[in-house]
Amino acid sequence: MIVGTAGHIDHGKTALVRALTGVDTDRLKEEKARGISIDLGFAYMPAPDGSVLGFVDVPGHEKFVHNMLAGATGIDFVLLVIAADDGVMPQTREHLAIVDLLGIGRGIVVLSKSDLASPPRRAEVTADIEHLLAGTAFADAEVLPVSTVTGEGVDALRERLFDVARSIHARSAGGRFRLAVDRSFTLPGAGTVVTGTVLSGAVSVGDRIVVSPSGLSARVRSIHAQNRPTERGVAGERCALNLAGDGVSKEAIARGDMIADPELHAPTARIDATFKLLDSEAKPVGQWMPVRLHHAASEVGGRIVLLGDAPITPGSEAVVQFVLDRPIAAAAGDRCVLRNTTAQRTIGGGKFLDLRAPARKRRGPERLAQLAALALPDPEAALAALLDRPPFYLDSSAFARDWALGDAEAAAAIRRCDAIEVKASGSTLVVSAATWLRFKRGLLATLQQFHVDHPDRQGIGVEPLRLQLQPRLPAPGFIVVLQGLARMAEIALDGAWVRLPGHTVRLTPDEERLWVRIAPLLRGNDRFRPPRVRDIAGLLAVREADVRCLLKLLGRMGKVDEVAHDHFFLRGTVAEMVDIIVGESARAPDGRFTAAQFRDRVDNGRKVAIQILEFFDRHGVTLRRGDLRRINKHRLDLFRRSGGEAVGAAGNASGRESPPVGRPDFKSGRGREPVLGGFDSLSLPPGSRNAR
Ligand SMILES: Nc1nc2c(ncn2[C@@H]2O[C@H](COP(=O)(O)OP(=O)(O)OP(=O)(O)O)[C@@H](O)[C@H]2O)c(=O)[nH]1
Ligand SMILES: [Mg+2]
Repeated sequence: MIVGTAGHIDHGKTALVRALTGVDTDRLKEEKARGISIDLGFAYMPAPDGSVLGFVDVPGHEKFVHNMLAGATGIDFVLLVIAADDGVMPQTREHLAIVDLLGIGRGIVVLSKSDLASPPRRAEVTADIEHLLAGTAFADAEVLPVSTVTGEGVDALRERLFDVARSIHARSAGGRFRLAVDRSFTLPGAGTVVTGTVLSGAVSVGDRIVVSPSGLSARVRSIHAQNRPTERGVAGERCALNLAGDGVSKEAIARGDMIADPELHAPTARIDATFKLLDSEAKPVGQWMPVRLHHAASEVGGRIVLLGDAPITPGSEAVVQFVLDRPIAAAAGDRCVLRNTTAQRTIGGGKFLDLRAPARKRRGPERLAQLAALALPDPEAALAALLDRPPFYLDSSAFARDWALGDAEAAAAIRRCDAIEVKASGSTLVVSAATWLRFKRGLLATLQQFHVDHPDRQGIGVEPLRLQLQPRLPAPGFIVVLQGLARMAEIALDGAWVRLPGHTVRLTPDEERLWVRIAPLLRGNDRFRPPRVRDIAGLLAVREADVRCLLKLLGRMGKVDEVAHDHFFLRGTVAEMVDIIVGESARAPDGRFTAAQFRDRVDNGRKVAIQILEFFDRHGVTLRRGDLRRINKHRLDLFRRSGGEAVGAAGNASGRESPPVGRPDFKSGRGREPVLGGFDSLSLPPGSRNAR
């Protein structure tokens, strides 16, 4: 357990810690000379049960509230020290407001210097204290008279602390490791040592950590927890870590840094949060108000963006966006305290809701609904609520990172929400089981309708389909979903086309007869220079319009491609030409080839060769600069056949077989190939797998 002091200057905080622990935490020369505390002081006290209580003693001077704030995060129990002679003073109020804003709900009021106050005076101050605490988390806190001069109350207080330490549940060591650095120094013989409170998770000797926000990485060489050497430090303990690594020095790490599990390193300068304005404030908070934001042991300048319509009035709470001067290392659910820019007073505080707050559309109804979900008390409730409102999906890896959840916790939260995970490149999409069913039904219905409306088309394109469906999943996740459904034979994926498995495009008997006559003209030695529509009509003595119409239909079916106006090539020939340009490109040292090189390979004359290359340019298969072209490897599979059903007698008309599975034409994949997750990447909760 970590006990922190709080209270006005000179009210006896340091003397109290000394009386309890025997340690004088005022060690700075200036502190001695001035008789006041300036920076944080630390002491430890062994308990009879073998555990160790840690103490953080804070300065009461109004100029050093920022130091008090750096120490207050991570405190489990507060000793609010109020001198019986002086009574309630300004920093009594301010420190109380701060611990209240930080959500530290446990503590005792120590009526210090009790030897200096007569019984009537004690009663008077006690009444003031009750008045002060009303409406705070400490409303029912015990008030204990203590004197470090006479010893009154000291032993009783120590016993109370041992009792509390026994009853307080150790903070869960779940979550990923985070330690808020309050000191960094060099220890002769050991090197760089940092100290601070472990906010979540655990750290072991040998662990790799990252210093956030700087990104410096290091290894934990040794650990002291609650002042004792150990192999492992856990949440709720004060730890000293001896760090090793390139660039690690006491100068490279400072108070305010976070030592964290490398997975958590994602600093942010724009955070949506709840914000409460203290009722002691005279004026409401207006748009873009500058503030000093204190989070864990760090302090940063920033602005408040109001997300509601009206200014925030004293004593009220609202959702806001903090736009910070520089990024900080935080977690959703963390508390913060805000002071005015001249650091004269505390104005309020809040709780972080979303570390990836949007700069635009930050206060629309959908966004505010998301923030309401994020404001729920624990991450699991937030996750369930988020999945139940637009956009109806989220990236679970980012969610787990921003809430500092460990793998097991994140997995358990997803399981308990009955949600479905889809692993795509670089992210994991989660949707609720209900959304998944709605989505799948919508997808199948859309395909069915499409086939009714367009019986002559083999299917609908991946991207147009994605844009029609609700929820509109991000492209990389969408393709993984399609692949999963295709593996379950719920849909069929032919390259860039999606269709129902039973759907086939059929030619009429007349069309089929004509195609049987046309197909041989497109094959053979002349396949790179096939006859045009008019020539075919002449050769077969049929109407030009009929030939054109049939070839256009076959084009939509993926059997032929209209390379130039009225000039159709078999899809297999186009695939063959793709292989040829790949070969030409591979032969050139810089991957660039000329139209002449291509023409020599296909031997079809300059004009046709250029038309073919321009066709490839249009489809992004080749990238042209001047007379030279190079291959765009992401588009190579655009014209490869994926083994669809045979179309009547002419089913094999495309000549040569291409690989059975084509990679989808995936435009929004930001130039990267989507990771083709196995079927396992589409994990469904029990019972929903076959549901439609
Ligand atoms: N009579 C009397 N004096 C006390 C008692 N406790 C502390 N003092 C005196 O009060 C003065 C201030 O005590 P500190 O413990 O330094 O006060 P503090 O709250 O730590 O002050 P800051 O850290 O500067 O905010 C010192 O001169 C102490 O000797 C007490 O119980 N009785
Ligand atoms: Mg002091």
